[in-house]
Amino acid sequence: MALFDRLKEGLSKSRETMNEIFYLGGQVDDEFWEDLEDTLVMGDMGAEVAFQVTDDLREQAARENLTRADQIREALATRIASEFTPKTWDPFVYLPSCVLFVGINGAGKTTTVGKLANVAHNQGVKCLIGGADTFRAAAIEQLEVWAQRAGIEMITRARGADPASVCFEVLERAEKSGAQLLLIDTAGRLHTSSDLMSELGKVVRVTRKRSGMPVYVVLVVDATTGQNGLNQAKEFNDALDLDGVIITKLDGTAKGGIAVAISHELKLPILRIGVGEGIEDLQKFDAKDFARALVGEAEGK
Ligand SMILES: Nc1nc2c(ncn2[C@@H]2O[C@H](COP(=O)(O)OP(=O)(O)OP(=O)(O)O)[C@@H](O)[C@H]2O)c(=O)[nH]1
Ligand SMILES: [Mg+2]
Repeated sequence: MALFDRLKEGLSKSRETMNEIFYLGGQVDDEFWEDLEDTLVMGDMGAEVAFQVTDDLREQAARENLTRADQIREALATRIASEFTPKTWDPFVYLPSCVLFVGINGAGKTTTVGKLANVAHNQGVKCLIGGADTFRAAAIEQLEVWAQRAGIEMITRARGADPASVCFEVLERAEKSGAQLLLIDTAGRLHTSSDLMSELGKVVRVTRKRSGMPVYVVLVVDATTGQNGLNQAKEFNDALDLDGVIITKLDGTAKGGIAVAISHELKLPILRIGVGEGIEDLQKFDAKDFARALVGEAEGK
């Protein structure tokens, strides 16, 4: 299963400490449960979820007489998977759809737009990219590179232009060209900056008003920011009433558990995950696969 292997490779750092508990002692004793709880907390799943998961598993182990650590592994994956808010729809599949990508600076918004545009294009979906990050000139150029790579039309305005005007033009162009999937990149901003957050709120509102197709707001979160990612998600959700989340940079971080914390606490689905910088490194999210990649598999060990 190539896709799962890539995910596993991406999450290998998150799994390292998990492997230690499961491989070393082998016995399920008090120390094992303490280590497990600590590991879950340190993996940024959030203390509340970590305690609950550990308690539930401990009960299950007693009930089912599970005495070896490797027997716990699959149960742990199932339990973690159940913490995710399920995805009942997909804005990149159910079309037409206009998606605004928001998040703090460097989270991976532009890269994610490029990757998604490439996937849509390869599937024959008529797609349009909007460069509403008019804050930095380099941002427009960066997005242009992705648009060209994916072979997709891009709409933007000069640096300093009103981002809402870019959104309007994207909608107008889509009405003429029949584009079904509109991916709009916005400027990164700190969740703590109330001016920039309310500016974004305005962009979303006027875009919704103008649009004939549903408009969704998707937060892009860099997994390496750990617990701060949860704060970002809370603030962005309060300001913009998010529809879903994409977690990037899950490769090379031990903080993969943050995906669980965000989805669980904010009741938001994880729509995609980024596991590398390349155009192919964006995956659909499957809670069970993700949880198994996070805790590792028991077989053959
Ligand atoms: N390893 C890894 N790097 C990623 C991933 N997604 C994005 N990046 C890298 O993260 C850096 C920032 O990505 P951008 O897409 O420019 O982030 P942004 O949110 O658009 O940033 P601003 O426009 O400055 O707010 C780039 O170097 C990307 O290559 C990922 O899933 N894994
Ligand atoms: Mg950007």
